[in-house]
Amino acid sequence: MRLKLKLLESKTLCHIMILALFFSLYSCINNGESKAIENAADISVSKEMIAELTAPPNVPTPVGRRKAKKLIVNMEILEEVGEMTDGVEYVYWTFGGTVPGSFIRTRVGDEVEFHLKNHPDNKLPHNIDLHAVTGPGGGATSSFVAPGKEAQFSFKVINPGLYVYHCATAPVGMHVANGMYGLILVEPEGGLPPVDKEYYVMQGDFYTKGENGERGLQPFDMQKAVDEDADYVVFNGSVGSMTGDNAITANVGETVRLFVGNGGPNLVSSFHVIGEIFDKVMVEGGDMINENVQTTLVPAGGSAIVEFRVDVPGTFILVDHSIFRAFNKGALGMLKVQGEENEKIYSGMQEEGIYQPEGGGIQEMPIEEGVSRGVVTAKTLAEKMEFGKATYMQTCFACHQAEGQGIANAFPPLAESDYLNADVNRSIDIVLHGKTGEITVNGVVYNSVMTKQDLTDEEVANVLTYVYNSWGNSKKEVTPAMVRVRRSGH
Ligand code: HEC
Ligand SMILES: [Cu+2]
Repeated sequence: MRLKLKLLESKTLCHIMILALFFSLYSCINNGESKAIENAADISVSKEMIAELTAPPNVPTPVGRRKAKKLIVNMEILEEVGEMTDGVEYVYWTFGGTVPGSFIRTRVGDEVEFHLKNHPDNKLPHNIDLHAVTGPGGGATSSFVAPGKEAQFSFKVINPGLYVYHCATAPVGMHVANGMYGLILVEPEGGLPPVDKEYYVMQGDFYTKGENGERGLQPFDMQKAVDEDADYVVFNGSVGSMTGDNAITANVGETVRLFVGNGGPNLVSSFHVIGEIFDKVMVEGGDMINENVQTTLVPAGGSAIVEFRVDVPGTFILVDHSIFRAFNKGALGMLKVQGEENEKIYSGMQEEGIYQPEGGGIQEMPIEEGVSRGVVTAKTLAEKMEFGKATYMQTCFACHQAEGQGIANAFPPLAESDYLNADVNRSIDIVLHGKTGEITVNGVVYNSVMTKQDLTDEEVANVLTYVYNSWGNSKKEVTPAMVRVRRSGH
């Protein structure tokens, strides 16, 4: 009995010892993991350095063996007209003047001091949410900046990887849809392994009032964006940004690394290079490496790093393999490789131009006429308020804000506005035709620009009825007939 007990005791002791060993081992591993993050936060920075920023398809110089530094990023937001495709213009909102925005290259341990400037000629406030930031809103809460102003905030880069940044000012979808996104790379200690060529490619989907290819300056279409019905799906901001003379290049035998991002706002990219196999993919821009991949998914608001050695000459086509997007909506780029043929790998007739964008000429089967769309109009005041609020949130909200409070020095308030309440017809005119020049609202002078709003009579009536019946205003009701009179009077 005693002996047995002793045996049991020693067995238990043994178990306890094994368990203890296991736990200490486990906690050792665990400590190691959390230490990596802690260590990154603890890496001290010595010198200061201005970040090199580049426009797509270029990327800044690799970090190599450089030590962690205080990295100053100077980025300016520009709202500017650009070419979507031949004959089609679009007002892009950009980080640094390009879509996608300037590429930022950092290393783990860097302390980034971010200066975000909103050009005085811009019409809207903006901010920035960087997915590489550990902190509220990814920086968005600290970087809200009105036209003509500069916001500054700092963050420590802790996790290596390729991260998306984007504007997060309401209406967020609209800011992203207009091109407000880009990539920030965080290299590990010692840098990524060197390669011969590196490029920056970022997909985005665009929504215009006109159909694909319809000429002229095309405004953003909110409804199509909500419906995820893209007119253009492109790499680097426009159709043809990476084709023909704009193609990226490499020589036979070189290793190419593509930093691939997807700004969305809606669509997920099935990224593929026709005629190549990715030797390596850093899946979703993180640490996991997959090998020998044909097509990699790049989520909206996500990324991937792909690498491949080019072995034979030719033109290799970058596509979103959701293939109508490539051939009919623009998601098509080119990598031109020069050098010696290698018949062991590929031989055969080479011909340029088999893959050509087909454009947006939709081939449609004839359908029977006679089915018309029903337009729902608001009848009661409650309905007008509901429809008007929807228009307000889509159209006016960005400047005049959720409670009609406006933004100091930039956008006048609509809440308890003496200017608004004094004259209904004048308010209708402002919404129909826009407004510039000096005005005084509740004793404060504003001298800014309100753009003409592209709304129907019904929409103008409802949105103004909503404004007049909210936030302590004078409760006037505006009818479509009143709007019609003002529209024809001009
Ligand atoms: C792009 C920003 C912007 C948008 C969008 C916008 N506004 Fe304005 N709004 C302004 C600015 C700026 C002014 C002052 C213009 C000036 O200084 O001459 C203004 C002035 C006004 C005024 C007169 C001043 C006041 O405060 O009473 C009214 C009324 C008004 N806006 C209504 C609207 C309504 C309704 C919408 C949506 C249908 C709208 N605005 C959309 C920027 C905007
Ligand atoms: Cu913005």
